[in-house]
Amino acid sequence: MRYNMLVFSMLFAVGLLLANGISYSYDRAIEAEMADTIEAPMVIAEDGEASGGKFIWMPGEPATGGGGEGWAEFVIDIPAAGTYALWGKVIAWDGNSDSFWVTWQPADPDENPQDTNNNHFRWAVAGGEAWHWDRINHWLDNNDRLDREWDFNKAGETVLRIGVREDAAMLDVIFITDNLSADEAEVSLRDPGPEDATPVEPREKLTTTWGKLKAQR
Ligand SMILES: [Ca+2]
Ligand SMILES: [Ca+2]
Ligand SMILES: [Ca+2]
Repeated sequence: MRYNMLVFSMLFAVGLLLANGISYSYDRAIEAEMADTIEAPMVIAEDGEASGGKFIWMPGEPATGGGGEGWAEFVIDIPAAGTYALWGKVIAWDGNSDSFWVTWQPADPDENPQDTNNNHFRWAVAGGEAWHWDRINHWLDNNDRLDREWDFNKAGETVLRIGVREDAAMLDVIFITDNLSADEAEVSLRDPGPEDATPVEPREKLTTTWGKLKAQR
């Protein structure tokens, strides 16, 4: 009997460790239309199929050129130093409407690729006329499309800017994760839900509890 209890306790402890290990990760989904700043001609538009019923784009007709102006900026608090990846839920209906510019400061410099045309910040969006996920890449001169990663050396405020490169490219949701897998099935991509609401600061909660405990002594 005692032996069973011991085995049970050990299994329980191992289970807890595993659960904590697996849950040690960060991700967050943000509606594109919830950007902190949206600069025209990037605008919010409505679509019943989009998450939240809305998306952002620079309006344009199919198979026509144009773009290079307007952007959306997101102020994002990251919880810890580390390496992060971004995914976008997008529609790109033709080769003239399938790219954005992406900078994420302070990992990226304060540079406006709409002025500099720096391909390091050019995101070649995977084509498709229905909403689909695409890992944010950079599309380099030799036509390589390499998945991007951003290193932040401390927690805190970051600024993500999605700039128009080609008009009519559409963005519905941004997904931030420290899971660097390129395999869509291994990343828990999702539309924004309750878990993505502005998080309560757990450290503050702990401090309060600890303070109360000390006061009760
Ligand atoms: Ca293109
Ligand atoms: Ca276009
Ligand atoms: Ca949306």
